[in-house]
Amino acid sequence: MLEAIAELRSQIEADTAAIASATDAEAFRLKHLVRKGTIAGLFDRLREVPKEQKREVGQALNELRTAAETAFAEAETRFATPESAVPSHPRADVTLPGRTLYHGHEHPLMQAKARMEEIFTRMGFSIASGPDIEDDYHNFEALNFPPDHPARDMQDTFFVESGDRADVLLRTHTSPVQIRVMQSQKPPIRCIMPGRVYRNEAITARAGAEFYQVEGLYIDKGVTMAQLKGTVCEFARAYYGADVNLRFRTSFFPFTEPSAELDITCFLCKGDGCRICKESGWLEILGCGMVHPNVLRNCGIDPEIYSGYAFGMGIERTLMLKIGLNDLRLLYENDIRLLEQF
Ligand code: 2NM
Repeated sequence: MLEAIAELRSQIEADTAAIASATDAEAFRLKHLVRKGTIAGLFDRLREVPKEQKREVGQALNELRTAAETAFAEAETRFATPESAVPSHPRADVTLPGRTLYHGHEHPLMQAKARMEEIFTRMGFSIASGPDIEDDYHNFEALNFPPDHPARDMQDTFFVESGDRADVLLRTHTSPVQIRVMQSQKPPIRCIMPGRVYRNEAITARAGAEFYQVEGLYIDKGVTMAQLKGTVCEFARAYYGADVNLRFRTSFFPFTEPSAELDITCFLCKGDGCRICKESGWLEILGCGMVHPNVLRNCGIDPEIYSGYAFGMGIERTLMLKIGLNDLRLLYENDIRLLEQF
């Protein structure tokens, strides 16, 4: 029996020396210190020991157990995780899928503006811009608006207080940029003017006080109405699709003569007539015409030598007609349910 104890002692000493981790320490405990472990096994055999040896053997076994327990306790502290490294909350489950980040993108209105710029620049137009704050001359006078034209009414135009000047206003269309281009450049002139315009109107589903417009201008020798028609129809086919149904119709503007408007088949009723198209089956998308000789003269261009065409359209309106949106205000509310669709 004493031999068996000595044998186990050297085994335990070897195992103690071999402990290199918390897992080894636990294996040591399971091998030697549990109820069915090696030491308990020898204690069980204490029964077989003759009475006169029991005291000596029991003492040796107790010493062995104390030594093994001490070795285990020492190893356990040596390999224990420091308290500062124990997470105070459950560990993150790194196998869970990540949260998808929402990617922002260009607003649908600015996408529409960029698309129009793309279509016209491919046709050879360049892009011009000018001030939002204008004067009566560039916004009305040079554009052949008569002094009593209703658009010049205080009611329709935002005037800007500017010292003792009474003629400063927010442009009501981008045409004043065309005046500035014609005054500063020699023909041939071929450019578009996208930009914000301002009208003193009640805000409804169809019209706001600020909106975006794209106007275009082409001045050269021998520019014709047929070229105008070809250009605006080609634009409409590029923007709405090659199969769009178009109607070119006479109209009136102070700055063009003759003047026309371009219509597309109503997106809702496909031409049958409905509430959206006021039962006509058609929706107006742009105005255009041959630049009035008075306008050319006002800009120092001789109408006997040069002719030109111009056109203009609202970006919100043409976009609404493209996507079937019935309320312009939706383009300004930034409702994610609308934005996500574009
Ligand atoms: C429109 C419709 C028709 C236009 C004319 C001119 C200018 F400066 F050349 F006279 N600029 N823009 C024009 C013509 C604009 O918008 C509906």
